[in-house]
Amino acid sequence: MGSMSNNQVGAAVEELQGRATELTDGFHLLMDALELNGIKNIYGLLGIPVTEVGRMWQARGNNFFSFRNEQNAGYAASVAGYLTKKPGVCLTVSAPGFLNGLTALSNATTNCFPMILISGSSEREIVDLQQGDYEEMDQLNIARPFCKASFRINRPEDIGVAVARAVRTAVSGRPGGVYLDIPARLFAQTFSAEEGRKSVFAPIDPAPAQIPAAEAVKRAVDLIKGAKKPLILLGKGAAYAQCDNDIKALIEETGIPFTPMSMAKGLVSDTHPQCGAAARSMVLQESDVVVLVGARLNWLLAHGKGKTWGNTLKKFVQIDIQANEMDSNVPIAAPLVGDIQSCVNALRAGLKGMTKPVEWLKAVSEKASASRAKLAIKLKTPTPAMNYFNSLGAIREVLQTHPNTMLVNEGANALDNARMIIDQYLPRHRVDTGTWGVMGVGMGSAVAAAVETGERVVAISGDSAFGFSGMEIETITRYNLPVTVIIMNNGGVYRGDEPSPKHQISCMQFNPNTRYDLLMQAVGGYGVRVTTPEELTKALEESLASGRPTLIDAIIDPAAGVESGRIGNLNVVSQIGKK
Ligand code: OXK
Ligand code: ADP
Ligand code: TPW
Ligand code: MG
Repeated sequence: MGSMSNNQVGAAVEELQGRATELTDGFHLLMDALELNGIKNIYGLLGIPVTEVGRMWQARGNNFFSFRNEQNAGYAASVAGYLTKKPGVCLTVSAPGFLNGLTALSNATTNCFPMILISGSSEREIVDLQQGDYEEMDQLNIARPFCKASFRINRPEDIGVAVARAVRTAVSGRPGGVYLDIPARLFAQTFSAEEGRKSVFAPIDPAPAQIPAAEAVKRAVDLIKGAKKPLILLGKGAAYAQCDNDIKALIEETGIPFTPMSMAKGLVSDTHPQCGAAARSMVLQESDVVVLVGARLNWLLAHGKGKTWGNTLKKFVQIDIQANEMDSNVPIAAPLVGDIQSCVNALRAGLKGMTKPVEWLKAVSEKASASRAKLAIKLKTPTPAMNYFNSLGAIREVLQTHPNTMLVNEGANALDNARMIIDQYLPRHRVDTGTWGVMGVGMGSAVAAAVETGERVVAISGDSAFGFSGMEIETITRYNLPVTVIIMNNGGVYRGDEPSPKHQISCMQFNPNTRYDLLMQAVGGYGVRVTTPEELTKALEESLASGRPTLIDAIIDPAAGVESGRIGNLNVVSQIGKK
């Protein structure tokens, strides 16, 4: 330093001090890390200690979608994860906010959707001694059994690695939910900005391809080649995998009929000549070899056995990334563990030039065409009060001319009939109640579907289902999202005509005079009540043309529904007093 003048020394010292005082804090590091990982949208509900995150996130030019209940924000985040293959992020306050969000995190994990729930938490010293802190709760441990991993960040320098680890955990292998616990004091804790910059990163290849073993591929290929009546069964894992063209190619190259699980509808169009959706019972019962692509043999598939499967044990080829999904219910003849894209392409290579099951496909397609023709008549049959067939028939026709529309669907009869009646033409354009059959996913899913895809959204909800998340119509109108909510209003759960016991209202009924259309008007949207298929057609066409937030209250015959829709067989009923 001998050759420096006093002035130069002063400037150098000042610069060093300046660098030393350039600070960042927990708030900024968290946002830096999320942005670096490609997160643009946060769904949440603010308050102590996370309020400032929302404000600062918006100030940085990102989107914060404020909900009226964390559960709905969480459902939105999980659907964002499903649609984009990146974790959807939900932000909540401590204890009660966290718990509201946890339902959605658990649902995301159950459905294999990647999601990160970030909640602020109270002071650990106080929480751990149960001294009654503000919104005290041991969130880290409570979350653990409901998700893939539960992490807490204790130091600002760990924020980068924690977010990277949360992202990788959510999207790798079988996707699912991750909980990230951030103690209040961490947000304001300062840290060297330079060190901070070095500490945040995005993981390289967070969801690596997992190549199936050659002998596993050969086993599957041999089985499929030897089949007389093969079937490809597509699940929402296949839709999630975003290798739509490879899956379509597998189907077309082999000539094997396919049938989709509900959220896989449209992965290959419902109107594709090989689609056996309208011959579902037949294909499940009569097929001999079934190729499961991203679908679990859980309750939705009758656990792979029994009447649904023609009382015979099928030879299953199962493609799944989760090794211990194999044999979960019945023995799997040809397990194919790996990512769907790699497995499907390995099968394609092995099956090249295989003899197509022409006769079998013909039988399936004849059955499907006959079912579709039979249903078409019901969809056009007028009734004094609208039923599920003619109302959904009207919706179906309108959506035929708007194939890009995202469909959200919940309810019992409103769910099952819409799934059956409304064709899907494009991958990942249907979001519903999923693996749990959970009511209340509707409005959160609708928000995420609109935000993440930029497409028009139609949400068809039973009147009960709608009630679980109905207040979010304010969220929909606030952000001016192109969402049309159609309430299939039969005045109750399953039906609206259940007799009431003396001096009571039936436990299955709602107030039949409820004006859902006026609720929508009250929050600034367009609301209309319809009682005929013609009125429904007109209202839906207008709403799709305008793109404005709309609620159509469709009055359905209270006697039209059946208990639990198509899963009435799962109802437990008392044996006492019955013959
Ligand atoms: C399908 N079908 C058609 C068509 N599509 N016919 C004509 N045209 C078209 N386009 C036929 C199909 O072949 C079946 O008839 C029937 O319609 C029903 O089809 P689908 O696909 O809906 O099949 P099914 O048997 O109902 O499927 C089983 C299921 C599904 C369990 C996978 O029901 C499902 O995803 N359910 C979710 C239910 C749920 O979560 N509910 C939550 C609320 S209730 P056949 O003659 O071939 O059989 C609840 O929680 O409590 O009450 C509660
Ligand atoms: P559905 O309800 O439509 O039958 P499930 O949710 O039961 O579908 O099954 C989805 C399956 O897909 C899960 O077992 C999950 O592990 C699997 N999965 C998800 N993504 C991938 C992927 N990229 N590669 C392989 N399997 C996947
Ligand atoms: C979180 C149980 C299944 S379906 C349903 C309930 C309450 C409502 C059916 O009535 P809706 O549809 O929506 O009016 P419709 O057309 O048949 O009349 N709580 C949760 N999830 C579930 N599945 C339930 C309760 C249920
Ligand atoms: Mg109802």
